[in-house]
Amino acid sequence: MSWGRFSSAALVMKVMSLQFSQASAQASRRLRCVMQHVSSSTSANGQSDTAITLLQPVVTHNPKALAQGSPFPPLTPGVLRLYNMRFCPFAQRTKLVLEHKKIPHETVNVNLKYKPDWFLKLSSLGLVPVLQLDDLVIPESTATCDWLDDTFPGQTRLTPSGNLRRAWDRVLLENVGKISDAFYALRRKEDLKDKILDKLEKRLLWYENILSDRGSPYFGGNQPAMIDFLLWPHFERLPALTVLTSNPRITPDSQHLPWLATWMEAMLQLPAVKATLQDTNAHAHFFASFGTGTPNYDYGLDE
Ligand SMILES: N[C@@H](CCC(=O)N[C@@H](CS)C(=O)NCC(=O)O)C(=O)O
Repeated sequence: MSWGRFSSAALVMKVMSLQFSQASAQASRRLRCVMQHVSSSTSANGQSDTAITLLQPVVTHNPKALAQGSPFPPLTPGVLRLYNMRFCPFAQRTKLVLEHKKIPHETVNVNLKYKPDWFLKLSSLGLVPVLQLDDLVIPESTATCDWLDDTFPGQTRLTPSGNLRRAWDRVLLENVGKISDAFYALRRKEDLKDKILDKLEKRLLWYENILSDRGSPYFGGNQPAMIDFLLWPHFERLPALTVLTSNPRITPDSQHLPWLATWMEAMLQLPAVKATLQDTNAHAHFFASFGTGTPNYDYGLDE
């Protein structure tokens, strides 16, 4: 199956970057290997485009988190792999884009407390998410999401074309970390609970006002866009924070934060969100286990 197109300029960049490592025979073997997955197609208007061909995964990996000492799950050439942690909001962003764009991929879950050596070699940052396709490796949630959108544009680009909208989406993205900061701050500074929750409420109101100014069901407009998928994982966890803090004002509802409440309802209907969702109970359990220093990465999986 052929996924999207990338421009000839992008192809040249890709080939150039590969050529840097062509010094050795091993590197040129690798180049041939990647080129096998770059094929040509002709679009309906007669222009020739080039597309990456991704193969459908044939192996379903055990969903349990692989820890230090686990053997490296062999790669299949042409199959895109996501290194993931089931409760990581950043990896969920990448998974959301993969699911929304129906990009074939396989998932390998990693134990982030006891990381396998092969994961540390692959990911110099030691963080998930990481995408791997043959010898291409891309870390960082926003970088992986951008790469997926650029490389596999499919029917719809998720990244807005307007400069101003892109700039403001960046503002929304840069500030969402403050929402999840509250989760960790509450764990460390129980005595400051009221202050932390107050700050969180103000931050949520800020998102509410921006969504209401935009006047659309999604931050991206009438359809979900990249910004919706980048923000969503942080909002999905709010009901769990409500459970953990017994503070109902954190979860948007129609009385307060009605725009956010409607957005969250709409997001919950999206197949990509359904495919990546962990329920409130699971999030609350994971947070509690994280707080004790023994994160239960496999919570909810069969024994
Ligand atoms: N800036 C990174 C953050 C990713 C991140 O913090 N991932 C966490 C899991 S949610 C992780 O891998 N932690 C492992 C560690 O800190 O050693 C991104 O956006 O991808």
